[in-house]
Amino acid sequence: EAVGSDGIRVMMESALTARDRVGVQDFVLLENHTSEVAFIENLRKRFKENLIYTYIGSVLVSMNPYKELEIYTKQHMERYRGVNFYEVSPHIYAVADNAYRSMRTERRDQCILISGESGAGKTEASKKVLQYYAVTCPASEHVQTVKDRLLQSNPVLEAFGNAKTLRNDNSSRFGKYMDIQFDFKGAPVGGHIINYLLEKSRVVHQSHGERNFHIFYQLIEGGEDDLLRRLGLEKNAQQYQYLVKGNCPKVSSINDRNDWKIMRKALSIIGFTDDELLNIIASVLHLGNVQYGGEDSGRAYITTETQIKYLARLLGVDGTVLKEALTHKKIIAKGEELMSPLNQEQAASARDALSKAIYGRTFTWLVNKINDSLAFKNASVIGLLDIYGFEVFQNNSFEQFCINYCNEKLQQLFIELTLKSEQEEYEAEGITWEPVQYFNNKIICDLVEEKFKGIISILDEECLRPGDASDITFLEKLEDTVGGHAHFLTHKLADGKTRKVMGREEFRLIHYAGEVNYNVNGFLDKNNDLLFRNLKEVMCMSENKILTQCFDREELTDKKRPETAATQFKNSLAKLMEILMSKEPSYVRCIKPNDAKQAGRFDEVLIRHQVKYLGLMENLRVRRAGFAYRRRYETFLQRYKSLCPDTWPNWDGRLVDGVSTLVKHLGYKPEEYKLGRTKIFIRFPKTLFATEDALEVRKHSLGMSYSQKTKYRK
Ligand code: AD9
Ligand code: MG
Repeated sequence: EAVGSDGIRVMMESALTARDRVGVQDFVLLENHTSEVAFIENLRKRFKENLIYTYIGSVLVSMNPYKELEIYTKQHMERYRGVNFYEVSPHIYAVADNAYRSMRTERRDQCILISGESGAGKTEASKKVLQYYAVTCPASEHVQTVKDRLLQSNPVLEAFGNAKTLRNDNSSRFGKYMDIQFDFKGAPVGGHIINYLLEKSRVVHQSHGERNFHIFYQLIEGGEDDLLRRLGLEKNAQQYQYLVKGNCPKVSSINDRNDWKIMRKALSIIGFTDDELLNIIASVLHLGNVQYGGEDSGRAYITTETQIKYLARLLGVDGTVLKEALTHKKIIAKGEELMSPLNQEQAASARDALSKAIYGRTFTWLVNKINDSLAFKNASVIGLLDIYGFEVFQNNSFEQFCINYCNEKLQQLFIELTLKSEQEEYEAEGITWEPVQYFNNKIICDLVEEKFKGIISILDEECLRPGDASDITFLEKLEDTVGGHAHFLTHKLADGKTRKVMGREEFRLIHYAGEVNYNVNGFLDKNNDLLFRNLKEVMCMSENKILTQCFDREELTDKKRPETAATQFKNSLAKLMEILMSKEPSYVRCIKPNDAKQAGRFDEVLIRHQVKYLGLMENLRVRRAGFAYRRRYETFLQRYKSLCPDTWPNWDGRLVDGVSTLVKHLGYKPEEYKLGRTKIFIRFPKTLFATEDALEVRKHSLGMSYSQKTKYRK
């Protein structure tokens, strides 16, 4: 069976050509790892071959294929179960399995952090992970219920929290962190979800070509006739002011009627009846249709009585009180309560504020309700983070500011955890190495969140200041306080001249991922997120059981000002960082190949942009700076010992001696590797390459196939 030297040469060549065609499955193996061109070329090659997954060490880079690939079957899941990272092709299941195995064997909580811009495939990736656990983890009857509920939480949360945007037909408009909890047998027994910053403004307004949250269309398209009659709704989305702003009632990729059925079923599996929930959804639509007329004096009055009638019934409130609250503002002067009339514009914005508050609080209620059904207990945990990626639009506002701040925090965490763990590993293994230089973005996090002089503090201060506070005075205060910061700019130059490229209402942050201009318009209002007191009072009187939980009477007596939106977000992020810090992270970096949501299209400019924003080149540099590859001795031996048939299989010495014998036999030079306490560290990819090639050649010559790889089971 031996193959002559010519045969070996031919086979070496075919192995090389294959790599030429499909690229390398780990960027660490790239010949020229500092070249962005080579990086993109590798992505392109693999994308063309439908190989959407590639590693940077243990980080998974995932390209959205925009088509269904046959790589998520049960057989595929089985292939990744209990198998080492490097023995099978890169896959989200490998990441899922690896986290699961570490949790089981090392008893350490794990988290999988998924990032990438809108439409890059984060939510799909997180669903794949969940499905992997649902299928591969042990089950019992109780566990099956939990698995079902975990899985069914997705359609519910997506109905209420996702919407069609220009970038993604199913865009998550909230951040989500989900803990999946496992018992000592490794079976999923519970879960817990934390939601972040729902984009409430979408309830009342959508940009051209975008829609409101899916649930509204699902209800209208899919709702049974008598249900709609009860809710006072017509089967026509065009009838509702809140659904027509984007001029986009139908989306070809979405079947609202079908999704309605799925959502209803999911709701019932999670275990609640939905009457009161649907009353609320319908109320929001009716609220949107409340119209105002103006008296000569400027006072607003309501012209749409039918809406009020429905609202009173659905919200379980008094119609007259509601009407007054929708047209007046309660002020307390000299200890006396006065109802001050609103003009048309003010009344409309009070109405919209109410809609946003109702929807936003109901969403949080829903998350809590799902959490109750998942009955979280204390055990081992794998966390899944699916949160908005870095955003740069033509016009960036408060939302982008928060989202990008969140990404700065995650980058900070990445730096802390990866560099720290890299260093710790070298130390633990007794390997000397030189630290790598990298940009530490802590300076930007501080600029945003520092007490008293950070941007959020200054914003809050302006929000609290009575009198002439406005978005512009906020900007001026920023200039005064952080104007000299290296990562902050406005149109004003130090010498008093103006920077022409920037608008007068903008400030620019130089983020770790790039520069973003933010328009201050609306910052104060969005941060205040104010709901007039009398509207709150009305809601507190509601007989709808969900709303009574959403609007707590204590809020009315509470003298303290509620936290601003930015501060709430800052605090919830701080908590998130704490949660993540206590876990061992895995990273999934998602890339979207084009803006057209099309399969097979590789838009190089767009992709290069994301490679930059995701910090992938730096990631690779850090990974390569020390030793490109490391493997545990047993793994290394298991994979390559066949290359040294004289010594094996009759070897029973120490692992480290075995590896030492093997690499000498393979001709490794001393500068190419180091032997640590439990692992071999290989400095250059080409060394491992040569070994992999030799293995390939040997397999071919023995007529073996990859399926004969060794597995060790959980
Ligand atoms: V957003 O920030 O929530 O707007 P995501 O979550 O990153 O965004 P999502 O996972 O929703 O994007 O993916 C967008 C669309 O890409 C999906 O609706 C699918 O049509 C498509 N997609 C993403 N990943 C895959 C995949 N692995 N296989 C097939 C995919 N299609
Ligand atoms: Mg998403």
